[in-house]
Amino acid sequence: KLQLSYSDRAELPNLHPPASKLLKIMEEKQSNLCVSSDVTNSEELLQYSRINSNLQSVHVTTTFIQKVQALAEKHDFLIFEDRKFADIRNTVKHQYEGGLYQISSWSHIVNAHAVPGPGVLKGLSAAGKPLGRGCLLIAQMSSQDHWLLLFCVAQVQMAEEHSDFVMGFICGSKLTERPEFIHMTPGVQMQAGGDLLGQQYTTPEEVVYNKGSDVIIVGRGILAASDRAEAAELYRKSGWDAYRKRVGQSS
Ligand code: UP6
Repeated sequence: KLQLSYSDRAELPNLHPPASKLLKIMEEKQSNLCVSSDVTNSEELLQYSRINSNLQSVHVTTTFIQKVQALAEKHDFLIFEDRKFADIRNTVKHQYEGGLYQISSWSHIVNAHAVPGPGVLKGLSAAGKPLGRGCLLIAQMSSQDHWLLLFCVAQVQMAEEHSDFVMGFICGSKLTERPEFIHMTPGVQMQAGGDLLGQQYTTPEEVVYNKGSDVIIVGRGILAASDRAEAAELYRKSGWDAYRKRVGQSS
């Protein structure tokens, strides 16, 4: 069965602003790479943000975010704060829009665990939807022995019931045929395997072509390389080739 392209999906009605923007820039930049900017030094992150990608996943530690926003404008990427919200409705709303980081004011995309039930999405949506933000539900994890597979089906249902704010999933493989949902997969390196702390890695080809996911999230595969730009390009190409093969565009 032939799959819809990213650009076809970008034109679907009622897509969230960040979902359609993401699908468009993926096609424009020929990249389905999300660089996971797991650095603790803000200067390093600003340098790193110049690497070509669609998405930067950041664990924010300081108020340098305005500089990141300026870079996101300049280089046309979206910011994904990998905050993994997991609390009651009232608390996640405060965590998202208030406090020190005011995440909803600068992050296009956030993510949430389904463990607290639909309230977590309702709380986040109250703050994020009026600002045109989107949320990914964490349906599967790349860590060894994670528990989420036990209630994956329920999570897809929860996402579908809140599809006015949930734009997709963090997952290992495609979970629903509904083309408006974007599937994003962490735990990606050129060589399958793992780190010594329970992280498990799969290759871009396996993730995008065999498992049907849309976006590869890569941290140390790029961060630990001696030439990060060169490594990012390798991942971009590998992820993009797998996508072209999946949608039947490869020559
Ligand atoms: N991440 C995972 N697995 C998940 C969800 N999120 O690894 O199931 C995040 C990590 C890290 C990045 O918090 O920021 O994706 C992966 O980094 P790595 O490529 O260096 O392992």
